[in-house]
Amino acid sequence: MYLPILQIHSEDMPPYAIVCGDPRRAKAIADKLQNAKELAFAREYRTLVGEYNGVRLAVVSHGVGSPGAAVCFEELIRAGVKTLIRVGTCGSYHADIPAGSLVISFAAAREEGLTKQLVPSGFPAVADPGIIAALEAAAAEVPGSGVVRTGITVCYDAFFTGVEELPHRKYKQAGILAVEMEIAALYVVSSLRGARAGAILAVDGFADEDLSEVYDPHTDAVAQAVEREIGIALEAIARLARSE
Ligand code: R1X
Repeated sequence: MYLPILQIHSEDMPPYAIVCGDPRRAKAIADKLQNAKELAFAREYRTLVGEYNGVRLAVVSHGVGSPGAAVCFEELIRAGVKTLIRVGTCGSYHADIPAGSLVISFAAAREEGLTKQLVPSGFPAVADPGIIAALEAAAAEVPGSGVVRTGITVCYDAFFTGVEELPHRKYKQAGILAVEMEIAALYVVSSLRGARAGAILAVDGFADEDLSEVYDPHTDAVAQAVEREIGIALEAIARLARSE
C-alpha cells in the first residue's frame, strides 16, 4: 500500500516507530541505527528505517502541532506500524522539573482542536501502559543524570499566546507536569486505530508565567536531555520487542 502524504510504501515499514517533530532530529536518531536508510522526505515528514540491537524500526518526523502530526500517525498506522513512541520537547509547569529534565507522559489533557473532530470530549488521550513501563525501565538503565518524572501532560495548539488566556494555572494546580503540542493526537489516533503509543519529552524551559525566563531551547542541558531520551526510547523499543 502506498501512503501518499508520507510518500512511503507499507511493505517497507516495520511495526515499531520513533516519532519526533523535527526532521533533523529524525536523521540524528536514525544515525544511531544500523543499516539506516531514508525512505522519503515529504513536507515535514521524513521517514527513515534501520535496526537497533536487531530490531527493525522506523524514525519519522511529524512536524509541529496536532493536525499535521495526526496525518503522520494515521498513515504510519495504515502502513502497519503498531508501536509509536514520541521523542519530543516540552515546557515545564514546575520549578523542580527544570530544563534538561525528562517527562514520560502517560496521558494528555486534550486542549487542542484536532481530537475534538475525531472523538467526543470525554474520550481520554492515554498511553499504552506497557510502553510507559518500558520507558521507565529504560530510563532507570540508560546512563545520565537529571530529573525523570512520569505523569500527565497537556496538549495545546497555540505556541505563542494571543488575547485569550490558556488554562495554564488550572492545569498546573491540577498536577499536570508539562505542556506540548502533539501527544493528544498521538494517543487518540493510536487508540482509535488499534495501535499503542507512549511519549518521552525533554524539558526545554518553563511554560508557567511565574517561572518564565528567556526561552532558549538550544542549551547544552536540553541537548543532553534530548540525547538521553533518544537512548531511552531506543532501549524501550528493544525491551518491547524482546517481550513479544
Ligand atoms: O510539542 C511542541 C512543539 O512540537 C514542543 O516543541 C514544539 C514547539 O517548539
